Amino acid sequence: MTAVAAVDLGASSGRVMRGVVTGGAVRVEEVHRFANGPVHHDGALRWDVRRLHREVVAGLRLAGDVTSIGIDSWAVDYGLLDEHGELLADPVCYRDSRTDGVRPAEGLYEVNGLQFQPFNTMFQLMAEPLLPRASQLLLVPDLISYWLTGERGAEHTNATTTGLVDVRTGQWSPELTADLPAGLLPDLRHPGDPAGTYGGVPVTAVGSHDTASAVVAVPARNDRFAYISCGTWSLVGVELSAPVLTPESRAANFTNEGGVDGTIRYLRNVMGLWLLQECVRVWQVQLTPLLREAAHATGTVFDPNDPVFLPPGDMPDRIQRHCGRTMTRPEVVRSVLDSLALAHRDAVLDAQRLSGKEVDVVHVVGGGSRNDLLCQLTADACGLPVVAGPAEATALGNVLVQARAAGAVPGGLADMRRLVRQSLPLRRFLPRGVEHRRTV
Ligand code: ADP
Ligand code: LRH
Repeated sequence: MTAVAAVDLGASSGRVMRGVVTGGAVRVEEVHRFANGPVHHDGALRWDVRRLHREVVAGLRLAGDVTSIGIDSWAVDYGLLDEHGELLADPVCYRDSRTDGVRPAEGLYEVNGLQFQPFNTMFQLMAEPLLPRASQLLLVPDLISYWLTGERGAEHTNATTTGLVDVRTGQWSPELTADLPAGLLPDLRHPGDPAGTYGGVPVTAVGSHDTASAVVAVPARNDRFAYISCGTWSLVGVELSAPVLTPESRAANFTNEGGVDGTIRYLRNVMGLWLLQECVRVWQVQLTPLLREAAHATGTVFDPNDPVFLPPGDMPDRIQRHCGRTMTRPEVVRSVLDSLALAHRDAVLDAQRLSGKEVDVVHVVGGGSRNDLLCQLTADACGLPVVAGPAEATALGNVLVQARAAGAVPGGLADMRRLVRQSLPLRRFLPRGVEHRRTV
């Protein structure tokens, strides 16, 4: 038996999980969960990353004896350290308005393969007033890892979300980093690499981009699958062995992010359950009863990826204004779910068309896999079976990569996925006939 601790920091909650791998099974047990979300202070929307660090330390205490620790979080955001290794300011959240209006340079996609998102780290750095005082940049999981171990590095899967890695070489791009202070970016490390020790326990680099870890734990039987890592965002795509850098792929805003074991996560960001999280926050209600009512409500389809939905704020109002009608709460929720399901379908179709890879099943993992209505609507829209679960795929992927580095799990991604499939209950949603929906 091998026990490890997985720290998974999501944009809506953080958790520390104890993962146990025995002969033919893997399981995770939540030992600590804490709320997360951006907060306004010092003139920007920021992450209270010192609190997250304290929660991580508290969680690791509860995890008991483990042979390794791995850390993942949401992508793109970073802390800057001064020459003494002190954090200069709380990391600014990718939903802050400082990158409004940025545009990608011509030819960028052919180098970094990344979808254009205004919040990609490279654009945040263009709006970064602290850059002249910074001696090093650490992405959020690397920052937590540094605080635990004293060692610095840049884990590769998350580094690819900065926009500064050359997708063809897998290295920091000399061309794209030319204007940054020398030494700002630490050396790259890869999932499975040692990353220091905390209280005598090894810290192991995992797919520190949460989506990279989630894709490791997609319980697929073969490679003909699409995935939706469904939480604050829906990350919808396929796994490839080489990037797609065509003009059509750029125009469709598909990204080629680095995956575990040298794979490419070819996907599109869909605004995801953020839309519902913000409604629930504004209404101050529980999600479960709302979802029950939404099952019988009529929705209006809108484009969930409109940038108007990116910042926090009065989401129910924005949605109703966007749809051009006043709605009850269940109607708002149904509109969100119908719209996400169709955006999921578009991304699944586009991923196949643009990459040439065909799929016959859609795996939904992450917290959204618990949303039966969304899973069913996604199956209906895609015309494909949806396999839902595990909800904690990110933590499982984190655990499995650590366990493999410790020699407790043999083989590659297919073996890790078999272990997930054998260990956890999954639910299947078959597509129903075409439904009639009102479109804006
Ligand atoms: P992140 O890692 O981005 O913080 P998660 O993967 O934890 O996100 O997913 C959180 C989302 O999952 C919530 O916003 C909620 O919409 C959905 N969710 C979680 N539990 C349930 C549940 N029991 N029923 C329906 N939806 C759920
Ligand atoms: C999901 C995620 C996603 C990124 C976004 C910033 O948590 O890491 O893959 O695009 O956050």
